[in-house]
Amino acid sequence: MRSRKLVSVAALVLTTLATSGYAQDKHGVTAPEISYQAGASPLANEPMVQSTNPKAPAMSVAEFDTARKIYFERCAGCHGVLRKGATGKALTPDLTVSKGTDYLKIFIAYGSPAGMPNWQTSGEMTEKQVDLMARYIQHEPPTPPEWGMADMKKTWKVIVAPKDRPTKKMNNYNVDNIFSTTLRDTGEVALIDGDTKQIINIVKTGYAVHITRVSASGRYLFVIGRDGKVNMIDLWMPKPDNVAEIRIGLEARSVDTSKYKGKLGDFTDKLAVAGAYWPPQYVLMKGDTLEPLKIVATRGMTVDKQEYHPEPRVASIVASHFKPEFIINVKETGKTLMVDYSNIDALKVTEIGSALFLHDGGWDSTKRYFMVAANNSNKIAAIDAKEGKLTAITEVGKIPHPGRGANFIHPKFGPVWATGHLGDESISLIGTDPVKHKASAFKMVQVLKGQGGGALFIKSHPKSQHLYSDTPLNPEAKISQSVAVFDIKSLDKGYTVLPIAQWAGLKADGGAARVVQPEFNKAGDEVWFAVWSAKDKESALVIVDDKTLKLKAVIKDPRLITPTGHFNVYNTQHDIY
Ligand code: DHE
Repeated sequence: MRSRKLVSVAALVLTTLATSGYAQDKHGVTAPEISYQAGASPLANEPMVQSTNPKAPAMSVAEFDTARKIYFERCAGCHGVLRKGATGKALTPDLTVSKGTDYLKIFIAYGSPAGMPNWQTSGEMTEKQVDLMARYIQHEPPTPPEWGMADMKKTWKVIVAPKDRPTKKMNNYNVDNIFSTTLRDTGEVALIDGDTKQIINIVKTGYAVHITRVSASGRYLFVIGRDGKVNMIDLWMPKPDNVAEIRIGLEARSVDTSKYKGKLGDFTDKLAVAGAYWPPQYVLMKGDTLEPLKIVATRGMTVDKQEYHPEPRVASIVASHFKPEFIINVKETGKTLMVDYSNIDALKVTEIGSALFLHDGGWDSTKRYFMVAANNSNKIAAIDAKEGKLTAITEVGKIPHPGRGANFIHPKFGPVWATGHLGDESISLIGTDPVKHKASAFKMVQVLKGQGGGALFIKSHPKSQHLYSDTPLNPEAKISQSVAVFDIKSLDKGYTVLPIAQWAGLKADGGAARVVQPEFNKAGDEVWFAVWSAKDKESALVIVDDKTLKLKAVIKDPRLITPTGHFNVYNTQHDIY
């Protein structure tokens, strides 16, 4: 009886939402895609300042703590740490108390057409937890602590001082062809010799480690964990390992290092930069020791309504080749910051407004235009690093997710940059040559049909005739466990499917075996994929011969736990993709 009542109220709420203009069409966005964006935040374990709302329903301290943990593990990714809204709606007491517990419970249990997952009916939350969360979001949001210079300094460790490091390469590895593979759930990276396919070392890094970037010289790796920990690894050591580390915030995703060398000086390997989700800030550090030098907050006005946002998270960061600048993309304000690091005591920042929800992106083939996905706005913004301005905003498919994207020469439109999408099967090709192909520059010149939604990464290489697109978050195992490959010379012919997970030959124990992130070796003749299963299941790396599209090698090792992203030193150093 009770559940029938809930269902009919749910139907009413959902219909109201769908007709109120509040719902946006997210057809094709699946629960795994939504929960990908709503990934766990490491803030769950931080002590927080808390005040309660007297108008909100009562909660015991224990209930509140449980709900807070669930919120940071499940909800903060979309609704924001302070619940002021990000890709999800704002959930502050001024909005939630008047809705009441019953209404909120239905919303949480059944989800919404606007993209809210159906937490209870999907089995991810119990009825009791849903009730807890409905009451919790009517209280004032607890505020995690700030993280300033003193906190950073306390976590900063120089493990091997620059004077004690090798003066030349002390190993026989072909350093350019080393891969740094994220071992997401163990908080490590695996350094793998791209020539011999042997594991060189497993290096301890931050919690739920995210990406690796490479210094301009190619000697140092910079790895960032979701807990804001940056690790610096020296590839010249007899066995490459950590030489410095620091925590730049309580939650983070991005890191890079200075790459400019030219008339204005040689800044290669001089500085590092990392961006935090919480507190919303970026930090400039010394490139050889990670000593924190300057912290800059990103709190400010949004690009559209020009309203204050208290937690604009730092998303992708790249180093310009044209100027001594870092290009820092701020998600919730929709702004790209060109941070001139030539004199950090008189920091000059050019602020370029583009579109809300800036996330990931990469250079065009000339490294002049940074193509950044405004994911929940369904747009790609092209930022001109030479002129320091917004060149264009291109409408693409639903929730673009390029990683760094893929560059290749289109038979008709010349140089193009490609992105796949989380929310639909399309692959958008955008012209990037305003000189010889002016008519197609920064326009979506062609849309390819890929295997399905849930695409995360796309890749090509100047020496390759192929374009690879993964779909790890597609709900169909056949699609999430394989990749689509297009022949660049005959894009209209459609794609070939490579059954990467099947080639891995994993133990038949039901691992998810999601195929993630194509990455080329230095020579551009092999493509590496991670076959990503849960922590307690077997995973692998699969290597494909780019010419023949045949299986070349499988790397399996009990230490390869939850491999996701992998970064070839040379290609990452030189931004080749
Ligand atoms: Fe990522 C890049 C944020 C979930 C693998 N991810 C990025 C970047 C950002 C980001 C801002 C760009 C960094 C840059 O270029 O400076 N990622 C987020 C999230 O907020 C999100 C959606 C949820 C979360 O809780 O973190 C998220 N990311 C994931 C995953 O679940 C993935 C698939 C597996 C994993 O390892 O966690 C994942 N993200 C990656 C990878 C890159 C990345 C491999 C780098 C791509 C590249 O080619 O450079």
